[in-house]
Amino acid sequence: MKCTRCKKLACVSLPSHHSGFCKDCYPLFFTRQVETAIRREKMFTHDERILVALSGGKDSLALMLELKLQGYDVTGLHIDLGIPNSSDKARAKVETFCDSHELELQVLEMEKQGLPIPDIKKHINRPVCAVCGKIKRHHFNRIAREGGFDALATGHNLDDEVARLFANTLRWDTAYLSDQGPNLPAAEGFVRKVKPLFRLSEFETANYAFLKGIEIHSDPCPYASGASFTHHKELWGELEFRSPGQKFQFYHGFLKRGKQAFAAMERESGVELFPCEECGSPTSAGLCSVCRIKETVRESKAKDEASQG
Ligand code: Q46
Ligand code: ZN
Repeated sequence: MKCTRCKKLACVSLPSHHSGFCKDCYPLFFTRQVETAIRREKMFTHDERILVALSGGKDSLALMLELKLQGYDVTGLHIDLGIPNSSDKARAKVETFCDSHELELQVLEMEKQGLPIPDIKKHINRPVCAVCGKIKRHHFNRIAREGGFDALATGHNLDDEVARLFANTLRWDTAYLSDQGPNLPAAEGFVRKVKPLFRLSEFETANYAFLKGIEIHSDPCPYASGASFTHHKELWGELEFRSPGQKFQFYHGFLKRGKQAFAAMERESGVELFPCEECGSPTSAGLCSVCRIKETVRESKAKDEASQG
């Protein structure tokens, strides 16, 4: 196959775009997709400050590099979850990456927050990933809000978005269906959340990271449970193989025709939000869910200590 742009030998074939690219032209394809996403979804401008959530994986690091190359004002935020033999490696990758590209980075240590993820696993009787995800979203939003950032950008790609939309649709979860998309506007206590990689598949992002020589953290988290998302991604991989472009059509169709209907439904049953008494994050009453989790862990640890001695 020849490169669609320069006619040299292509190294990446993209059936859903009816094209292929050589290693020099591929990053340009990637850049165009990110530019289109930002422009069409009115995500942010060059005058705004963007906080980018950096896990150390290919998506977040590729996003950070691409936004920097496009001249945006970006700061990285990494949350060190405190998971033994895992979090230190992820953090090292993020720090090395930011150093080598002269990118600003903030690191939040969950250990110092009194809530390392191993404590959640031990003291909270709920799936650890659900709680961990909640905690990360909470701090991303809080730090973006307190730091006066205009938007929080995450590295979710098309496969992530489609898998999540599919799971929400299987459950007809109207609350989540009304609140999914590549640009969620700011609301009381919440900063704008954007996903500039939503037009690009996991494969396309991995290719970019590889061709740009980004060193990524690719070890799976020791607590990962192989959640249903993984199966949904496999199913979608099969659909996409049989009919290239399906994934994007499904997601795009939802944004154009489905989302508003669910949003209207949810507006009617809207809940009023107040600042959390402890941390100021939006919550329906009293303490927010993360501050409640913190309290439960504290009580459970104190009980353990008392029974030991
Ligand atoms: S870090 Fe946290 Fe993930 Fe590990 S505990 Fe689960 S949610 S798997 S992205
Ligand atoms: Zn709180």
